[in-house]
Amino acid sequence: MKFIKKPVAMSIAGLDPSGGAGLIADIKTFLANGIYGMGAVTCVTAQNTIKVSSVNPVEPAVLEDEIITAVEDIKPNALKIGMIGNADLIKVVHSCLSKIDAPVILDPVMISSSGTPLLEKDAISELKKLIPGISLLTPNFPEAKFLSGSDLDDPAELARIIGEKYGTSVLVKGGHLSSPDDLLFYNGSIKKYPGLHIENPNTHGTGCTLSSAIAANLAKGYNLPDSIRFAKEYVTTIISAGLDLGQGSGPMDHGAAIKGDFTE
Ligand code: PXL
Repeated sequence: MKFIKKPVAMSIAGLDPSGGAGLIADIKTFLANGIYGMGAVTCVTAQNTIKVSSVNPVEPAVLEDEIITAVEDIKPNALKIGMIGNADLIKVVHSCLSKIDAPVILDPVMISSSGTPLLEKDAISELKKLIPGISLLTPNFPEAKFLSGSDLDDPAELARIIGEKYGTSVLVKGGHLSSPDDLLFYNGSIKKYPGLHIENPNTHGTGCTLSSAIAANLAKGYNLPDSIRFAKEYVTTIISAGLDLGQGSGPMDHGAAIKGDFTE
């Protein structure tokens, strides 16, 4: 037997049992991007492609035990943080960061694609305390406007304002009214990733998947701009695969690029 090591990424995120978003999407993404995936659940949601019917946060001590026990044994090379849910859970995640020596990507999830709040209102100030010290923040346009506190509609300006305010790199995701492009603020300058329009309304979990694909690429050792470029190519590929499940905005085919002895 020849023993091997692999890059490892961990996701700390909410559970979407319909499998399109959150922790399940993240783990599929890690697998499809060639790395070993670990995951700690923050909230158990009940949802499908049309609605979120409940959100149940885990006990803070449970989340702490999940994270610490996993990472004291297997060290992640990158960490993705998605939906956290409430202030007490954010405090736990914050305190666990000192035990993890890896780049951290924070997707500041606030509202589900179907419009349900996924972060309690009083948790925003705690979330803001988490941002300095992370490697990359990936807000969508409404989240970027909110976190910047700005009235501007230019996503590049929002990325710069947030990046300078918190001392971190920021990717403002397009696809909202403002711009189809993704705008990265990195090392003091702006880089544009052109948006592609793909004729597929099934995009549930796109944000979760993009941030976990970026984490996978960072775990493999790519720099941040390349990690984002490859992650966008991955998301484009799995949207273009045309999976059509559920009655609402359905999930993507995370495994579309995996071909092997067991996929037929
Ligand atoms: O896409 C945001 C998001 C993140 N995490 C979980 C979700 C969703 C959207 O529905 O369910 C668990």
